[in-house]
Amino acid sequence: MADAATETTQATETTVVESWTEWDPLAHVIVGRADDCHIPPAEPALDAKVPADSDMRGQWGRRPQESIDRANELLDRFADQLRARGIRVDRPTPIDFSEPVRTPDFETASQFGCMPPRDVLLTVGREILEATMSYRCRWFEYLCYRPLLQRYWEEDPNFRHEAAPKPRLTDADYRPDYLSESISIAQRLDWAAAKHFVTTEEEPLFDAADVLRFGRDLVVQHGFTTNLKGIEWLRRHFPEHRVHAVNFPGDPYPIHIDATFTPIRPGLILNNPQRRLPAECRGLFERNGWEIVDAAQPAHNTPPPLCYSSVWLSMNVLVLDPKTVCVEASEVYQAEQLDRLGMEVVPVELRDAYAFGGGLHCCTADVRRIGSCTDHFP
Ligand code: ABU
Repeated sequence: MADAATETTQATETTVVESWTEWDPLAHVIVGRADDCHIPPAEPALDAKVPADSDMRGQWGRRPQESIDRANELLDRFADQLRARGIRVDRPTPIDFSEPVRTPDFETASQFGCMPPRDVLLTVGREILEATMSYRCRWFEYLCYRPLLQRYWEEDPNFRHEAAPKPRLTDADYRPDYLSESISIAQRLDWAAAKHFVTTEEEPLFDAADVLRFGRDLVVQHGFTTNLKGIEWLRRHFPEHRVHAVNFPGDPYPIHIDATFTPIRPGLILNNPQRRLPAECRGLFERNGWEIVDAAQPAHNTPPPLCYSSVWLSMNVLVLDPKTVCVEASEVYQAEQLDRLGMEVVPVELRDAYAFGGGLHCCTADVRRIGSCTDHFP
């Protein structure tokens, strides 16, 4: 791998927020909560993600209390595991997710939850950016993180708290073709190959979990939750960064890049073998000596009940530093592969919380990783 050039930023004693990559040593993180999580009513962007035969179809309302309690038990334990390693862990403040979301442009009868924070908050250097989001039911989710962001703002004079423009999310944001319940997988794959996704180009849209941070470079998935205008918005907002759009034509439900393409350390990325990173997107990594390794198969054939995500949460790992990675405890094939690749694997039980919005990467958001803005693709 080529040597990385480093632009040093001087961290001070008051630095609270700073994170440039997915792998620098983790010092401070937010872990989501399952309190009061709801399955929201049907809406265009959310429906496009739910397979026709999913147990989620036709359901909405507060999630069963026992599943909320179990998810919270696992999330609390994960937070304690991180604290035991000296990592500062903060938790969001839930709002009343049974409240409808009503704006001049749309109304939906309930909200989602404060899992997973990775979808909402994007930390780039000393900035935390609230994403536009693309689901109506997630329009107010940023409020759960405001108490933390206000505290960081008080503590750290260099912290920039930014919010991307709130989208209108009118019907013009969604393609009506995706509203049918009976779209075949073959049709979905044709559309994914043609980059014809459920969200239109009406206005900039992005979820933070579509963005991966590689120091000076940001890699952003174009799919259901992030459109090209959203990627262009990020390019203009981060003028010192190079922003690269990628897409994965083998994914019939492309939301969030973090169960598809997972950087582990400088020079090493896990790639979802079903979702097929196109050759034109590989060049950047291959020219710079990065190894793109197909991820191990998931240990499960199906997601747990009432889960939006795919079985590929197996590769939704949380890197603690370039030698250490948290892997869901039942994902034995992924753990074995990362062990063979030279990583110390920390098993973390989380599968019973997957239904709340994702795995170990999803359920966290970086506040601080020790490192500076490095150019890995000089
Ligand atoms: N939020 C990540 C989910 C991606 C997937 O379902 O594969």
